[in-house]
Amino acid sequence: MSKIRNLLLVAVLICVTSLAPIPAQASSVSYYGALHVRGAQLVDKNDHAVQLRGVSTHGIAWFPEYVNAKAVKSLKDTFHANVFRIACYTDEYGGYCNGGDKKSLEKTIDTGVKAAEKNDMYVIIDWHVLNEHPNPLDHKSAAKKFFKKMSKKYAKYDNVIYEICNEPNSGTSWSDIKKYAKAVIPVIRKNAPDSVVIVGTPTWSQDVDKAVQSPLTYKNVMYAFHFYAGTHHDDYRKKLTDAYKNGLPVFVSEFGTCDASGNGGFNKKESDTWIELLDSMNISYVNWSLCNKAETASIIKSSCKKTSGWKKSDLTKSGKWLYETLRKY
Ligand code: IDC
Repeated sequence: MSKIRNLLLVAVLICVTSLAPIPAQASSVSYYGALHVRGAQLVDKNDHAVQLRGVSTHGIAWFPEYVNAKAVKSLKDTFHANVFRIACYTDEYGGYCNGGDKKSLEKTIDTGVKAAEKNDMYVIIDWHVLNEHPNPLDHKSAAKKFFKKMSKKYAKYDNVIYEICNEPNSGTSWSDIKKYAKAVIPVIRKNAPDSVVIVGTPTWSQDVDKAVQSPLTYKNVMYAFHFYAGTHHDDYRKKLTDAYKNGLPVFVSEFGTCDASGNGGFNKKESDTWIELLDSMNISYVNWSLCNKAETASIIKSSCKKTSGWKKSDLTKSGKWLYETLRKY
């Protein structure tokens, strides 16, 4: 009898072990859980430092076809990205506040968020303030509505990060950005109280020094710092380093390997120098952009029509560099 019982026990044990989940990849949502901010550092559910590394879409009204489940899976499997940023322009072509098809933009965002969730990746919903209305206060009520909807929809998602204004510019002051943030952050917090929120900084998200002087008082807030390796060099690296040393939580939610126009030459040397610096401070970064537009920043060659499953030969110089950079970790 006890022999049979032992045999049964062994059988049960074998079953349990073979059903045990495969250990989560050590940089995914199931491993880190919901993120938050401690001092200058983005941390996981156990307060361990986290560095997110990934790719941003181009504007989703221009290139919605790259927001699909297989593309996101390719970013994870091929590029080893753990974050995907969805850039929803407020203005310009088909922008959310510029007569764009809101339903269709929201559907694209939803596809991206769900694909990221399925692939155990973090996802950034980016309210892409840039041209035409470079002061985020211009679209404050639209932004409140948008983020109310998004944060309600994704309240239970541990992987969603909200970026409330891509790049304020044209003299938009930090005090205006703060006014805007104070209107939008509470709307998000109502539905997703612990979510991480990235706030853009003046001068195309470069003036993190302004945020150091007068930070917001909410928890789990990070400040955007953007750079384009062809344009921004040592002065900007110093600006970022100083902000970090002053305890400011910074997120590089967008950078390019070329000049600030998205074009010009691909600059490997400066791009490598930047990544080395970001790594030394454990700062998260997201590359612009996932599309095949004939411009240097694009990671897919313009001759390649595939919207997922890319091979190395489908990638531009910038795409190959990103592939090699992300796979080093
Ligand atoms: C650029 C795109 C380009 C598009 C333009 C529209 O690469 O194809 O025509 O926007 O204004 C940013 C912005 C980002 C820019 C990018 C390159 O966040 O939207 O994309 N850039 O100029 N900040 C610095 C550079």
